[in-house]
Amino acid sequence: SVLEKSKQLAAWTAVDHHVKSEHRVIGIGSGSTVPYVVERIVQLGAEANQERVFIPTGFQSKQLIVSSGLNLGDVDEYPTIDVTLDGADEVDRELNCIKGGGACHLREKVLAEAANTFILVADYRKNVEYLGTNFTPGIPIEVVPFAYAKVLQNLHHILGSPKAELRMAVKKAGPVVTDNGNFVIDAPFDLEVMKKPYTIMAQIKMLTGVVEVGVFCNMAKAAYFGNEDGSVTIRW
Ligand code: DER
Repeated sequence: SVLEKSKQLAAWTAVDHHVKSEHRVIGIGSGSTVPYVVERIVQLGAEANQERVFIPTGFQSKQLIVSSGLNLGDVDEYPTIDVTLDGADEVDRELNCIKGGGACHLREKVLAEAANTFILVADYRKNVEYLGTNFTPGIPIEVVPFAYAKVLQNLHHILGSPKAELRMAVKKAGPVVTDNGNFVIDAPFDLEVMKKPYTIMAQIKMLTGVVEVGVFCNMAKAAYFGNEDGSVTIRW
């Protein structure tokens, strides 16, 4: 499909530009675009990849690394990462992004921060002027289960997200549970609020019981978007 081709184009171009022969430790994100990143890395050849170790951002990412025959490492063994490549739910003009559509944003943010270079790969739907334009569920927030009702209350009545809700699972009764055993709240905010992503991110982060917020500010070095016409847009 055009959408899948655009994901593949973004991913392949990003790998070609940013996975250098001297890079040994590679962070691998989550979602449906990152498999194309791994596909391209596998094409670099078993010999080159034998020297590398790949750090996952969660269970899905780990499965992808292992099933692709790549060396699996973990972030406590490799606290500094050469380059992390990951998807995003939306990316604005300053490369701030919403992440967490896949409920993996805690480990994703750890690997984004641990990386010397953090690269975003996405299809054309994610390339927006302001966050919240296309990705309507709102800001994903990982919370400890014990505190979720309190955090919801604060979002509804203090931070201005009356529609914030606990993310319920589809093929499991009850709420989504993250790789860290926590819940996720999706909190939509007005466009005016989303024009200052750092401010709202910091306010949410301060709520007691919040583990991590799916807004990444000032972290990505570049973003690669595959377009519907087969071209690629690169922003940095
Ligand atoms: O949850 C995330 O942050 C993932 O990176 C995910 O949102 C990316 O989505 P994709 O399936 O469109 O790549």
